[in-house]
Amino acid sequence: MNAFFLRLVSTGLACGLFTGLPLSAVAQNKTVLRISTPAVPQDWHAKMWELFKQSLDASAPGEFEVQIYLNSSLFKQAAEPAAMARGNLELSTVSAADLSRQVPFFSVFTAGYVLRDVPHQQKVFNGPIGEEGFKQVSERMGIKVLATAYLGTRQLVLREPRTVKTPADLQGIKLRMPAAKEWLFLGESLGATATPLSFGEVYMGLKTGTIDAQDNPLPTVRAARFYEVSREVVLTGHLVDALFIAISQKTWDSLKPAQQTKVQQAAQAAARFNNENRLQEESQILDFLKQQGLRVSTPDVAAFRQQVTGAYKASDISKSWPPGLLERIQAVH
Ligand code: KDO
Repeated sequence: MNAFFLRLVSTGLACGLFTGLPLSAVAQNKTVLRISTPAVPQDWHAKMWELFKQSLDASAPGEFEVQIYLNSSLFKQAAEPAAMARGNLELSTVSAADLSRQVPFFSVFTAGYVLRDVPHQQKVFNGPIGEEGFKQVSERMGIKVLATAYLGTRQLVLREPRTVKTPADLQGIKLRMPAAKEWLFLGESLGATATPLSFGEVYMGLKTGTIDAQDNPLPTVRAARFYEVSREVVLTGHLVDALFIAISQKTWDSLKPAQQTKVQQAAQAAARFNNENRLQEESQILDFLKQQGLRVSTPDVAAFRQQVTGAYKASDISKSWPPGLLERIQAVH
């Protein structure tokens, strides 16, 4: 096959030539929306993108081509916001840590024991506080937040059995955290030695012992099969974690208003699907983990909360928080 023929095939033009269909039916001018995420296929925040795709296919037939890249196969974890800002990537999910570098407003959400539970999280991000923060993200980062998904409540999971009641019991434990200063500080504040590693390397890290522990919501522990290389779950519940579904501002601005509405609705439907399924899984997952041979223990959560809260208060991190924001968050009920 020569290069010219290949080009014809790849543009879809060839189909029209060979099938006799009018060109307009095959060489459609679809807007390509590429999604990059570190999520593994079994995780709800990977599956939610399928729902996003289905919603858009239904609400805007023929207008979008949604391409989903899982396992960080398109962009590395945490590289997505910069890629979206440059217009090299259309959509992704971003963490509060990803946002807080350019928008210190979000730094407060990287801290342990700030958000109390899921209703609190959703009220905060779907109310005036979220609106204010997302506006700053649009203005400063070249990305637009479309919806807030609940990633889950982060718990500690260790590769060996260990009795952990207070932060002192984590002394010397190499606790893997995502590679960003906000995450590492959270790990240190829990009393462990925080070790940066990307999500894709966690399984092998636990298996080989280069790390002793990691923290993630338990549905992720199941989806990424971390339970196969872990023995102890410690229910610290230190972070009610969010993932923000975000789109490149360049992409957003290129869409017609009706398309923007449909993309936003699809993102919100995806977040709802994720949230419902994740909450349901969280409520049942301990039995599964116990069946897999893991020990599940409840530590002195008050002791963890006290130590973590104190560590943030004394840190430079909390100095970057807008005055009064923590109190405003705490006052949301
Ligand atoms: C992780 O690396 O531990 C983390 O849970 C951090 C989140 O912000 C998010 O990137 C998540 O991984 C991935 O989506 C994989 O589940």
